[in-house]
Amino acid sequence: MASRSPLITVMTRAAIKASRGLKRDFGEVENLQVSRKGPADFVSTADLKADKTLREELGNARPEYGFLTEEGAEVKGTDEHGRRWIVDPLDGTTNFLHGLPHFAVSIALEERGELVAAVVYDPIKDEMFTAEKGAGAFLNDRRIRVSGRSALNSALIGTGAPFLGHGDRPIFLKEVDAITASTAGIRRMGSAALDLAYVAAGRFDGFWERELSPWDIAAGVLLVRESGGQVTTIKGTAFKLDGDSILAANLELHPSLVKALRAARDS
Ligand code: 2AM
Ligand code: CA
Ligand code: CA
Ligand code: CA
Repeated sequence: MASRSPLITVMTRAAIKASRGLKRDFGEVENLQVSRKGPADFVSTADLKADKTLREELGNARPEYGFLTEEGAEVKGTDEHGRRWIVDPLDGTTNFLHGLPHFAVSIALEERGELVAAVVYDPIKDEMFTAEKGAGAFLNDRRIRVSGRSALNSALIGTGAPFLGHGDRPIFLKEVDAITASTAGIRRMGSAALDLAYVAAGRFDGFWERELSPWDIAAGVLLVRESGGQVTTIKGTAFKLDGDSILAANLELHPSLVKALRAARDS
C-alpha cells in the first residue's frame, strides 16, 4: 500500500466530495435539469454542482493555481509556475443520465505544459485511480501496471465514437470493423477517463478515440504513462492534449495497433 502525497490527498478529497453529490443525484436522475450543449452533448445540474464543488475544494487548497474545466471553460489561466487544474466534474454524463453506473470525476494537474498529477474516481465502484509523474500509478493505493498482453488477437480494446455528422465517422467505422476482426473484442463504455484508467490497470489492452477534450483525458494520460503504457495519436505520432486523437496501449501492443488502424483507414 502506498501512502498518498499531500497533493494527491487534496485531489482525492475534492473528488470524493464532488462524488457525494453525484451519488445522491444518480439515485434521482428524474429530478435533474438537463440541457443540450451540442448534438450529443448533455449537461445536467449534477455536472454543474460537481464542477462548483471541485472549484471550491481545489481553489481553497491551492488558491494560486489556474483552472480549465469542462463546465467552466478556462478560469485564471495558470499561476506564475504554469500550474493549472484540468477538470472534468462528470465524465460519462450520458451514462449517468440513463442510470448506467459507469462515470467518473477526473482531475489532473498540469505544470508548465506537463501533466504531473492525476486522479480519476469512479464513485459507484469506489475505485480511486491516482498517479504522480515519476511515482507510478495506483488503484485504491495499490500499484497498477498496463497489461502484458502482446498478441493482438487476444487484446481487449476500448474506444469511443465521433459524434454523428463528424467527418471522421466513416473512417472510424472502418477501424471498428478491422479491430473487431483482429482482436478479442471492442468495448464502448462511454467514459474516456475510465477507459484510460482501465488501460493503466491492465483491464483494457488498448484504447483509441478522436475529438476528445483535454478534460476528458488529461488525468487518464498520466495514469497510462505512469503504469508503463504508451500514449500517442492514432497515427503513432507525439500526443498533444489539445490534439485530435489518442491511442493508448501497453508497449508491446502499441505498434500493432498503429499498424492495424492504419491498414483499416487505407482499406
Ligand atoms: P462527457 O460525459 O464528460 O461529456 C465518451 O466516449 C466520451 O466522450 C466521454 O468522455 C464524454 O464526456 C465525451 N463526450 C460526450 N459527448 C461528447 C461530444 N458531443 N463531443 C465530444 N466528446 C463528447
Ligand atoms: Ca460533456
Ligand atoms: Ca468528459
Ligand atoms: Ca463532463
